[in-house]
Amino acid sequence: MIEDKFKRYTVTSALPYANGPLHIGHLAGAYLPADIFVRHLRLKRKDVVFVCGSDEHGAAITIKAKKENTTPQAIIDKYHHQIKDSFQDFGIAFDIYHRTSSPIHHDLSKEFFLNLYEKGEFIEKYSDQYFDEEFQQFLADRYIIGTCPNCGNDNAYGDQCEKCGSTLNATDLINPKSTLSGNKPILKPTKHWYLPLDKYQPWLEKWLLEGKKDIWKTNVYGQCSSWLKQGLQPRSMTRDLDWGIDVPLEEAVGKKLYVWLDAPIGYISATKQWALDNDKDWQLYWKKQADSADDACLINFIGKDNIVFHCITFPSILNAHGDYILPENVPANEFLNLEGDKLSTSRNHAVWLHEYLEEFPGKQDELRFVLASIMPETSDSEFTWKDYQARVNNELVAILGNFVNRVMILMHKYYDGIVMGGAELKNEEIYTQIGNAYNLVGESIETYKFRNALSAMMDVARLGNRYLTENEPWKTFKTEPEITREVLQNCLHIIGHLSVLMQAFLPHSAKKIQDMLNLKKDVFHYDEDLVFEDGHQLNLAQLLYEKVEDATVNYQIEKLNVKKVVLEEQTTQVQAAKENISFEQFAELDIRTGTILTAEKVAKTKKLLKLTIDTGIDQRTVVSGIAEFFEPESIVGKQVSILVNLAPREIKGILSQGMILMAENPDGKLSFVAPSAAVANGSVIR
Ligand code: B3M
Ligand code: ZN
Repeated sequence: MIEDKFKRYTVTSALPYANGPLHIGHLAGAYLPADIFVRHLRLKRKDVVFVCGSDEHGAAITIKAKKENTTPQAIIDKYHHQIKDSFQDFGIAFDIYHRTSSPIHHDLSKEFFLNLYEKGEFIEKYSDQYFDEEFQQFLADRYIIGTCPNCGNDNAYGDQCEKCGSTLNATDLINPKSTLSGNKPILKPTKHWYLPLDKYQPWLEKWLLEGKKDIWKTNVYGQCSSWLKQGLQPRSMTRDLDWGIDVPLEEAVGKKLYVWLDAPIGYISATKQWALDNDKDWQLYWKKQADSADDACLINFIGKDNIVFHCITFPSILNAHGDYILPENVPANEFLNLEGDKLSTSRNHAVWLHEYLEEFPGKQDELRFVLASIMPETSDSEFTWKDYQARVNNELVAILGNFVNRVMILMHKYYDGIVMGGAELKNEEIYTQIGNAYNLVGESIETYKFRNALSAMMDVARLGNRYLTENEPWKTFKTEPEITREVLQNCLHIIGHLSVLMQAFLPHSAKKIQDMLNLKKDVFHYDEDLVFEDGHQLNLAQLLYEKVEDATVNYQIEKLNVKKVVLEEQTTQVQAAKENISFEQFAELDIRTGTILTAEKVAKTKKLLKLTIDTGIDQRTVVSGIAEFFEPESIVGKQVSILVNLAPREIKGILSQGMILMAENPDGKLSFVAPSAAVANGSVIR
């Protein structure tokens, strides 16, 4: 339970790499829970700053730029804006969405480095690192591929094998290759600045192992204690790279800060920028105060792959600096899977947020609801479209939406939407149950049990639905007008409280309800009384949620399957690159243009055609395995490329002299490689 002793809260969500769009796994992991948490604190009138931004450094960015044949700057500009928009569209209510390429962030990161440097915290050490001689560059781990020593995968990276999941050092790889030149890299000594995590181990054991034992989530605490049990090693805080923040030392020209040093400092620089823009004092949210009772409460929301950096490295840096508060909690989530498979950006197995919004406009809360219900809080969980449909239809539509809609319609039908008489809730039992729901929602959110919190909120909708159904105001309207009005107005109170309780989870629908109720502005804190004045006029009902049809989810499932098939073909069938050859070896191939003069099937074969080719030099016979794709008569007169100095060989009793060049699609389909305009037969191809 978060202690009310804190006066201020600093809440962060992991800074996404600006190298691709966001998907539902991101949202469920580090952003939706943080947003619910922050909205809840604001409903409690707490002083809270909620920061995030794009992580724009590191090999994640340069590799993406290389892949897309563009610059790192172009990549971060493109994705920063796209990511920022997606967050905004889904109602993730950051106070600022900043970026680590900003000067304020570069300055602060250098300041942190220098602070530790001047205190003599870093170990300075030379080590051998892979270097690409052709490109005259040291190679980041991700720029080296080779064979995994554990499982034999030929495409393991210098830091990790994605096949068997093991963590590697680049020097562990068998047959390492630079992804820049394809050459074998050489080892060369280079100097770096290491954070002595081994030296901090005793402090971490006390602060974390002792101090956070029954406070942190078990999945987080467990990972940390196993790291600490293995024993920590110094970790280099600098890199030989050409993209990132310069190491602020004269002797380190050309070197950059390690991305995991600067990225978490991004939380602080974002807060600084927010404070500048809003006339606030950022130090109140990050620095230790003269009286520690005034310290802010720092909470970092992340995914489980970032635990070590947030629980071990970053706190060690903050502690070594000395002026900063440490995280009170790091409520990391596990992973979300999709339709029985891992979410994967590279395999395009994802539900992308920007695509969802295009296909389901205005249905942000439906996705927020489903993701909050299946949030991977303590173990991995799974999103399926059928489950999405079931949850939206059975809960949002059938319970919440239905309840609100029935009450609003009846109030308009019977009373023209006018509330009369006593303004307060007149049912003890409902009153108590709503009170309990407030407590349960609050307690659950503050202990990071978002699924419980959501279901406690939904229990209020269930309560309302049941109360309405049991009292049947449509039957009593004529006979017992007093009771009918009371029942419906009690329902209005339930809806009002729902709109407050919902705000953290379903802000868009909460807003719609509050518009329908026509409540006076700024009534939306937990502690405000919900009062309808005598004669209060309700606005017309709006539909909150629509039923999700089978066709809609079937289409989405189909879409994922199609993507998978296409990608599998590409990955399994594109052949690996061959060994390099010299120019001389290439020049030995005598490739010419020629024209097909005759074509006929080779008897008793399925695949072979016997062709006569005018090569410009002569007319010759070539046997070619293309019969499955071309009718003989359709290719007569066609210009082709032919390797004329291939040694003649006998195929099915016919002497074949040369070979026609064909391009083979991943699906096996063949097409001719021909000049793009007619040229004389015998022209040399080179
Ligand atoms: N950008 C890694 C990630 O997106 C990294 C998080 C930084 S948080 C300071 O998983
Ligand atoms: Zn492996």
